Amino acid sequence: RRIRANAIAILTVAWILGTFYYLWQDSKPHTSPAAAAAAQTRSRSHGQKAAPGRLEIHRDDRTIPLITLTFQQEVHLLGGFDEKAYLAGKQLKPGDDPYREHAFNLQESDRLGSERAIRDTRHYRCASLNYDTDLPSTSIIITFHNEARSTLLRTIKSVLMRSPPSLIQEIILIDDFSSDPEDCQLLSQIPKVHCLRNGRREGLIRSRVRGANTATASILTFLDSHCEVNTDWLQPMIQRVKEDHTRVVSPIIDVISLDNFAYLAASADLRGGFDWSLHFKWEQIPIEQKMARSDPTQPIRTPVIAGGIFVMDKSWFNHLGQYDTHMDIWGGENFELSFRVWMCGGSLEILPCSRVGHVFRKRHPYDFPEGNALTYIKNTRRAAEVWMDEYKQYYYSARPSAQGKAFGSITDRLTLRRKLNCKPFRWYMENVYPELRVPEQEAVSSVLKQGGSCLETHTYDVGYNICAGSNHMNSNLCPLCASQRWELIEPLIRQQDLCLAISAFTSGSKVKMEPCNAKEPRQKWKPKGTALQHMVSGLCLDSNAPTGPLVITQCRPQMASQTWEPQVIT
Ligand code: LR7
Ligand code: MN
Repeated sequence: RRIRANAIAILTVAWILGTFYYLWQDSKPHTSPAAAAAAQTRSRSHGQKAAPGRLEIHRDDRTIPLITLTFQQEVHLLGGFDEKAYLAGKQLKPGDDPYREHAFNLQESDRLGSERAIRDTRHYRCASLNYDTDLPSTSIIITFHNEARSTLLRTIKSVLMRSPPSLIQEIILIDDFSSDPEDCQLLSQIPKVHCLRNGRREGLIRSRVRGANTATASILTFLDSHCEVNTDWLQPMIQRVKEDHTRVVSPIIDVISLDNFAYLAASADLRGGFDWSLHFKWEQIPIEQKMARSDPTQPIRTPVIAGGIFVMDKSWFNHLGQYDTHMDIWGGENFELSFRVWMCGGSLEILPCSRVGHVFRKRHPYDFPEGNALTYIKNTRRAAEVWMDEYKQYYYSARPSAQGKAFGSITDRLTLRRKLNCKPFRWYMENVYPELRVPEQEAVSSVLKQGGSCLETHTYDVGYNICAGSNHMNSNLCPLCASQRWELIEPLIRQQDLCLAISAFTSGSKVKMEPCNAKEPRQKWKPKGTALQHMVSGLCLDSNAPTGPLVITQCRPQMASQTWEPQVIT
């Protein structure tokens, strides 16, 4: 009995110690979620993308068993490639700032080695999902400019170790004119790895197109050059694309700490969004969608993708016009691709059962030959001009410095849009991203002048009258002023809650006031020279001078009775 009691006591102590050790291990490498969230909210106008916030620290440990490849396995995986020599070929010199060259802690990355166990960050239900046994293979495309050898090699090795070999047709590296050509060349000794080197700096967009053009598999998989793919990352994405080739899919992008290289789980409730300055951000899934999600393994529809890590059918990529190759270096291509995919008949989704880690940085470690800001403006202007229709005005208000900046010719992309018969941006706003609010236009009061007369209301009737004088708009002094005061908020011509509307769509129809409704076709107007044109009928507001009631008639430019010049009231 005593022996049994001792055994139980020993077991209990061991269990307690084990639990403490586990908790200590678990919390050791993590930076605080608050710090990550703070990093996300830090403003970046055209800087690096922020890491997704709200990190979940998983306590249910399902760490991948430590990888200890046997010598044979190592040879099988890497062929004649001499990993040690490759990494030793470039090392941080003692005393050097480990962040200087790559904007992450190179010393930590080098110390980690080329392979390590990382936590399986998926929802536990993902592990029991099944995928087709005959999934098509994919070409992995990785473009890089002066990537650190240790991060680049870890990206490649994680792909080779954590993907079913039959799914990896090849890994295509595009060396975007890095200083040392050997960074890439030496890696092509690894089986399946090919290296293409640009003869000059092209930027990630043209580099990816070059990679895609040499790919031999029917499915393309793009990765950044500082990733680590997680357990079964590839099957869910290839499965979704195999089922419907118009889907473009991304994993949840986990965070690899730029300081200590800890692998941190990102929240599974985020999708890609943006503001009107075309600044990418992670945002919560809308609450109704979140409530409707009974199955955490289901795909998440996303208005835009982060851009670097996604899987796409190769024919679909080509059919949709690949990328806009007049975009330079970095930035904006993810919006262009996302708008194009949605508006031209495809869809974008994030697959929670696929996880890929990425080193998020706070600055670009490389130079932009034309400057960071100008490049971002050029690329996003191209996206806005080609895809955003009348909504591009909000882009320009949010980014006034973009006005007048060069962005090259977009004729080819406009032709592509017409050829593909893509839907208008309004459709995208209404169906894909209704949560993106159109900015409230500043209400500016104006009078609408015709010679010495002004457009005026008498409750629900509209006429015109001697202008009451625009300088003293105090209703006591000037009872008529309020009735001559208009707010022009396209497409509405508004006075408090009432809006100018036509009574019928035919020439000669009277104009009246009615409760505002921006969706009501009878209330939609737009300026046409000095005239005000009703958008649907195409007829113009006419005073019918000198006596008649206000009507709409055939637009005749310069006609005095159709001239309504807005004059802002201060
Ligand atoms: O001139 C260049 N040539 C290149 O080949 C500049 C960069 N690159 C390479 C670079 O080495 C890296 O592999 O392009 C890749 C992306 O550049 P990063 O890692 O410096 O930028 P990033 O991680 O902030 O990039 C995100 O936004 C970009 C916008 O153009 C691209 O879409 C990146 O692919 C994208 N990365 C991701 O989506 C990973 C998740 C980050 C987020 C959010
Ligand atoms: Mn990156």
